[in-house]
Amino acid sequence: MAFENLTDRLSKALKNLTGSGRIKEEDLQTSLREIRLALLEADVAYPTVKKFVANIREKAKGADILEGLNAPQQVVKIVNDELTALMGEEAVPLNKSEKIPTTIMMAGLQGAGKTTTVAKLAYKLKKEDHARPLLIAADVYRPAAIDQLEVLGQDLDVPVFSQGTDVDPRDIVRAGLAQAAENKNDYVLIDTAGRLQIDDALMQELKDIEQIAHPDEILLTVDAMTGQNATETAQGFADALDLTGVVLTKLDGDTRGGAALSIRDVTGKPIKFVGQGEKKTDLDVFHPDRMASRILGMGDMLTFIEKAQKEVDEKKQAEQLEKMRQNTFDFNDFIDQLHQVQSMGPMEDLIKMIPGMANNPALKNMQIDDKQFAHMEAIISSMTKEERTNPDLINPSRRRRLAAGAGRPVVEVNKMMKQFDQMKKMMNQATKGNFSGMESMMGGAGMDMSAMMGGNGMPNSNFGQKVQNFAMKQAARKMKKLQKKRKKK
Ligand SMILES: Nc1nc2c(ncn2[C@@H]2O[C@H](COP(=O)(O)OP(=O)(O)OP(=O)(O)O)[C@@H](O)[C@H]2O)c(=O)[nH]1
Ligand SMILES: [Mg+2]
Repeated sequence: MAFENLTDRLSKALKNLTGSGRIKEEDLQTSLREIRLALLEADVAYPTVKKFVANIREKAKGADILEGLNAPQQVVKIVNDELTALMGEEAVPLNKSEKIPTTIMMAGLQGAGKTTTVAKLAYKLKKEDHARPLLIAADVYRPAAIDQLEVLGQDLDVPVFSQGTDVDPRDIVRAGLAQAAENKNDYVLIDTAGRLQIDDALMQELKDIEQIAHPDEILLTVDAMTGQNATETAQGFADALDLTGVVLTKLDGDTRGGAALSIRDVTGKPIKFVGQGEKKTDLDVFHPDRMASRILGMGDMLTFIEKAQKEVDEKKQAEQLEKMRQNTFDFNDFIDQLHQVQSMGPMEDLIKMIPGMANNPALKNMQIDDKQFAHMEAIISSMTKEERTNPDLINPSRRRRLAAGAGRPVVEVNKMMKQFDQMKKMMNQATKGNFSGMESMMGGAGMDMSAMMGGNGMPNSNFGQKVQNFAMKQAARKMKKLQKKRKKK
């Protein structure tokens, strides 16, 4: 079974970690050493291993242990995230040309699975896109190669262009493309020759075919079972050709995992598909996250971790709501709130609830001006404990003291006090169900959010305010609906 040993070793390495508090330094060291050995034994490229382990060390050290997760679970999550990142985060689809045909060229060592993958791809394109592909047989060095492709084409009912073994592959590609243009094929898949070793003549031939065909996609086919060699040869192909992606074949076999883990890192090219068998249906889109949890072999634990995190989030929200309800909003909460707005945590979540907003690029630019934030924090840290919990105490003379303490003008203290009052009022109204007040406050002169926003990269600072107003209004409406529903029950 693929990855068996690696999965085994990784889970053993993670079992070193015990306890419920922070991760112990010496335990972490032991685990990291085990992880490092496990990866090297699985033939993951050395530089990749080094980087990977360093990343985990960094993240595990910096991680605050999430409530509801123990230290080992936390590290499992970190390892899982890093594995996913290593393999590319997200699935990358095939390139598609704006005008037909989309040309796909294969490259790779002998026996890597090029010809088989051409057939699998043609099948996939035909089935999913109702495509009309043409396959070009440009491997003239192995007589059986052309037959192999022709048999596969017949089985799929897909035409194969071939000119025997006496014609130069470059000419075959030219003629094949002309035929595709004539027949208006929407895809052209070029099968090329493989070699046991990378040699200059073969590379030159591939480079020439690249020049002739201008492929939209050059897929390097890599046999997942070849381990350490796979990354070396991949590097060779990547240097010669403008690769656009990788197909990792024979993942159904007894692969140790090395190529799956290092190929993206070494070539910088995404793994687009994985071959998991010899049949035409055995080609799958590559999903880094799914592959990571398959390699880690801890699907159940990962599900548990996700659930625990969600519960922690919900618990925090409930606590905040309770505070609002009890009307004990003070300067400690205010600074908490500022921190949250600054990190765009809950506020971002609010905005994301609005259809169409989740991926709005403007969200990325919404940040509070760090300087203003620091000033507010300075003023609040000049307050006594009593003043923080009982802001009514803060009279004009105390305000002057706070201003002096923070080294800010008194008007700024006054402004902050006003903002605090407004936020408190808003919280109260929200808990009493008076959302119209909240809406108009957000829409009106009320909270001076845009002043707190920096201008970084934003079209104009009003835009931030508009987005936020919209978000708050939508959130208010949602809460109102929820309350109505609850009353009915
Ligand atoms: N188990 C398994 N076998 C595969 C897979 N992909 C290809 N093969 C097998 O690997 C062998 C070589 O595949 P080909 O497609 O002929 O490889 P190639 O890269 O075209 O080889 P050359 O043309 O000689 O360079 C064949 O027996 C295929 O059936 C896969 O994903 N899983
Ligand atoms: Mg072949």
